[in-house]
Amino acid sequence: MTDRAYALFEEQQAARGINLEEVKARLKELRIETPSWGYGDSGTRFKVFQKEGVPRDPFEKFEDAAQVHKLTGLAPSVAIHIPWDKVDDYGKLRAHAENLGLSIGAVNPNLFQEDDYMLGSVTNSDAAIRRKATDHLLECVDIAKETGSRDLSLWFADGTNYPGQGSIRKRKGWMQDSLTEMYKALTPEMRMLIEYKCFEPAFYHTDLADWGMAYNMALKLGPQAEVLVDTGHHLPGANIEHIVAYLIDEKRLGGFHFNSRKYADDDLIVGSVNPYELFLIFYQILSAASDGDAGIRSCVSNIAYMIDQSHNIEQKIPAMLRSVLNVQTQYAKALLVNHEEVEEAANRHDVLAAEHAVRSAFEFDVTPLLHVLREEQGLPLDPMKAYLSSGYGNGILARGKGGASW
Ligand code: PSV
Ligand code: MN
Ligand code: MN
Repeated sequence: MTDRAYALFEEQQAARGINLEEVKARLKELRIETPSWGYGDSGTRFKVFQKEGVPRDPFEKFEDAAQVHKLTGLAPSVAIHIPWDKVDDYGKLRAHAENLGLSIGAVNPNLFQEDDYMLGSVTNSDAAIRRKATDHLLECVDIAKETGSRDLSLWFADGTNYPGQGSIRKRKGWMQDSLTEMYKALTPEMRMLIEYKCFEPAFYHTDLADWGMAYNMALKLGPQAEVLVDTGHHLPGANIEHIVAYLIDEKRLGGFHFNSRKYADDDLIVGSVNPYELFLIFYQILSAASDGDAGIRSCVSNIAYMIDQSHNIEQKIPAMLRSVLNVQTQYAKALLVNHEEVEEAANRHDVLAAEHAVRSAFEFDVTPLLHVLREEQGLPLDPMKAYLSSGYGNGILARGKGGASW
């Protein structure tokens, strides 16, 4: 069945000018980083639910993450969050990851869970608190040296709830001072990925509220600072694809935190609510991938695709499997866009034909393609089914309840 369905699909795509050997080669290069915190207990601001079988420490988080990679071939690195993943010996954690066929990915400092930071961390009007926050950023650079991580993902909860609560302009300067100090501590290979978020936990103003503020900060810091787009961090109706295309064109798109949102920063499984948006993001990325400008091509090839989700009501490992598989599906569909066809229609000012050329790629069922891809990679055709029948989920129940949580 796989063979027949694939042969038909291949013929259909060849007729549209799409070479599936090239598509498969690109799919084999796709890497999606999963977050350590996505394997631990999490919840809403109303309740953290404790699940049975949740990892009790960072080492067990990597063991669970290894399942996702083993079954999909897609997720060879895991982002860590400090201090959630604080250990005495990062060399030991790194060796553990490597034994599991993984590497430690982005290091995420945490400047939002201490009482000291209630009114701001790097933007606090108290110089001692700013010092403490900056020292934590520097500590994370040191950790990244030990873990061999290239990226430091930076999100600040800093902001105010009321007019007059703080000086927006002074806070902007303090943020820049702190990040400049951090920037100077980077090794030449490292990158600072600056994340923005329109609101929450602050509701009046957020110090880095949108991509423009993050981009401006990156420009002031230097070429090793880039912007991180978390798909859940925009106001309703925002055109994320436009932001993506703009930042690539400025060679400052460093990475993504993928998740789905319906209302705010919902942190739901990526591709579960609006798969077309995810497809259109990849369409923008792929249309820049063969740009004549080597700087743009290099920006595209260095984009870090990371998941940032909290699985509150669903089982953690299957939720992560679903997430990376959803990303792979939309990426596969975006690889079916015939860019020449789109451009030709756009140049003729045929708006409907151009839109059709983009959308029709989304409408294909890529199952036969993904099955053949997995067959070639020696992976299970249906990674979710393989996980559910593997017994791993039952085995970890022995860990009991009350594992790691954020
Ligand atoms: C904040 O909402 C965020 O998206 C940041 O990336 C954090 O580090 C992450 O979620 C985990 O809470
Ligand atoms: Mn995020
Ligand atoms: Mn978020």
